[in-house]
Amino acid sequence: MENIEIARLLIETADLMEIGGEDSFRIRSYRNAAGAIESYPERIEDILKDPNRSVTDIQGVGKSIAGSLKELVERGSFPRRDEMLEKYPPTALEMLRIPGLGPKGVRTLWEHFRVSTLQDLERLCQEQKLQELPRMGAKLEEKILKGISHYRQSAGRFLLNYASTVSEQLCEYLGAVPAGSLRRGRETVGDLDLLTTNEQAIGKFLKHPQVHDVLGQGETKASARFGIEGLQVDVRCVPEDSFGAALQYFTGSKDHGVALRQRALKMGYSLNEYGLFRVKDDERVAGKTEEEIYTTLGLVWIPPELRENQGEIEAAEKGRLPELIELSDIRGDLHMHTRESDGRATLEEMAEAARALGYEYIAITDHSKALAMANGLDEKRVVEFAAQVREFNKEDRGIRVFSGLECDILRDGRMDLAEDALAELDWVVASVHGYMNLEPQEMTDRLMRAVESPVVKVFGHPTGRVLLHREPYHYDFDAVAKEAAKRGVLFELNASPERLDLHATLLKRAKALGCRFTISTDAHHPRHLSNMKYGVQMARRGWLTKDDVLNTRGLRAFTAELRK
Ligand code: DGT
Ligand code: CA
Ligand code: CA
Ligand code: ZN
Repeated sequence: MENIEIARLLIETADLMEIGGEDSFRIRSYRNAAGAIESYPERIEDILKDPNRSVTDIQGVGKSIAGSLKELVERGSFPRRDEMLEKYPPTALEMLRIPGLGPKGVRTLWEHFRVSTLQDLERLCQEQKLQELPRMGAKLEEKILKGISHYRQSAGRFLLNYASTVSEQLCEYLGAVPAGSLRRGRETVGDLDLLTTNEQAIGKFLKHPQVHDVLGQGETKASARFGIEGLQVDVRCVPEDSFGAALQYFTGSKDHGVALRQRALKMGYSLNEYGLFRVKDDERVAGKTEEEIYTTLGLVWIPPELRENQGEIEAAEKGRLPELIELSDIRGDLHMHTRESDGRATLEEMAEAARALGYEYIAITDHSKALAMANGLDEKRVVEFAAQVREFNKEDRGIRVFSGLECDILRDGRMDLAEDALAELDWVVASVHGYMNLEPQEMTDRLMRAVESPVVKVFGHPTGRVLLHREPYHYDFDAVAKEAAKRGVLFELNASPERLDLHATLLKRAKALGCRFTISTDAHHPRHLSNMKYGVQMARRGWLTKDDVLNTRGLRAFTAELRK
């Protein structure tokens, strides 16, 4: 049995224990062990067979789980798992993925109706059977139905940060580079497309300990799945002379590729993954690099993030491509949380981590009191916090901290806290965290009112989407964007990989309506600060330049903007 399979069975057991409402400490120990085993460089089965070795030497694998591994490898299960499977069918695990249904909800539904598949769950909601249970109602049924349809649409896609991590790891191991939607910086990725000129790479790929379920293999190409999550990876080995053509072809998008090939044909060329060929004598005129292909076609090289056939070819022809923002342009991060609300670190720790990234300033923006579960700040704590930040800045820390807040926009559009308290702060992000299912008109009115508040500097995660999980809320985006532009309220591009909100289409639209932006990570832990790169990539997909983004300004210019 491969490590990946062992890890998968352990995770399944942990999920079932979660449905069973078991001790969270024990559940975590199963997940930790699974993670450790998945990425362990040697086969667990071999270690188990060796009398001189013990699997407890693997960090993350505790004694009790170690004791089950031998049996798990031999017969595919162990007592704990058998016990859980007697109570709950494994198909119930899929229900855990539906928003609105936690492990407890899944357990209740199983106990009352014996539902264990998404199909059954869907029928139950359509027949309005959930309402028979306490604390479940029509609202939840509606939410679950939406969740199921969303889940089906997005099933099989992966968040950009996960796909990027896998891609980096494999690219280094193989000597390859990424193409496909990952290179274009799409917010979710269907599969990885890796290219290499290294002839050994295909064999090496298939031998990687986390590669399994080979879907196809040949001399120059292999497809298989990676890791517990089963992300599909396509690896292609191409000759050096065609490398640029292959990179161009497999980076896509499909629509960009089609448009480019049509352009080539009009100019008397044919373009494919092997090169750019003159039609009249079949002579290859370009192919080694992407640049020479674009140049021969009378274009400047087009950054991958723009390749969606959304006007980039015309702009490249006229030399009017925007000079896209880069990660190194970012000078500060203006949305993050600390232990004051639901973050994991202190103000000092966040500031130090940001300083280490080379930033000149940050704003700490904890939640406001409407988010009681997150221990949001009330007026009194806000005033104290502002004083604490002033104190912090008295010493030279190599970074300036601005006092901020992520203030809830209440149902009627008012701010969660009184304006005089908010006025004590340097920086107010206004966000929606509740009542997300209002009718579009009511939501528009609500957001218009929020944008009109004189204390609000920026509108946080403006569509509310959570990728693979929650749809954006509905409102008249153009109306709100116009008002925001008029009043100088900025739009946030939330760089958290679960959100990436605003996304490309709306960034472009808001920019056309005169809006400006911030890119911030919404970090709840120092390590989340490095998610900035995903935000910048999304900004590039939205054709944004350095000028469009406020936190590219140096400290002095940023402070001047705050005073405006
Ligand atoms: P994904 O994987 O769904 O996130 O999106 P992509 O863009 O990575 O799509 P994928 O993996 O199917 O293919 C990678 C690239 O290869 C795609 O962006 C363009 C090119 N390609 C694939 N299939 C076709 C096709 O049928 N026609 C054309 N023109 N190009 C294709
Ligand atoms: Ca792909
Ligand atoms: Ca592919
Ligand atoms: Zn938020």
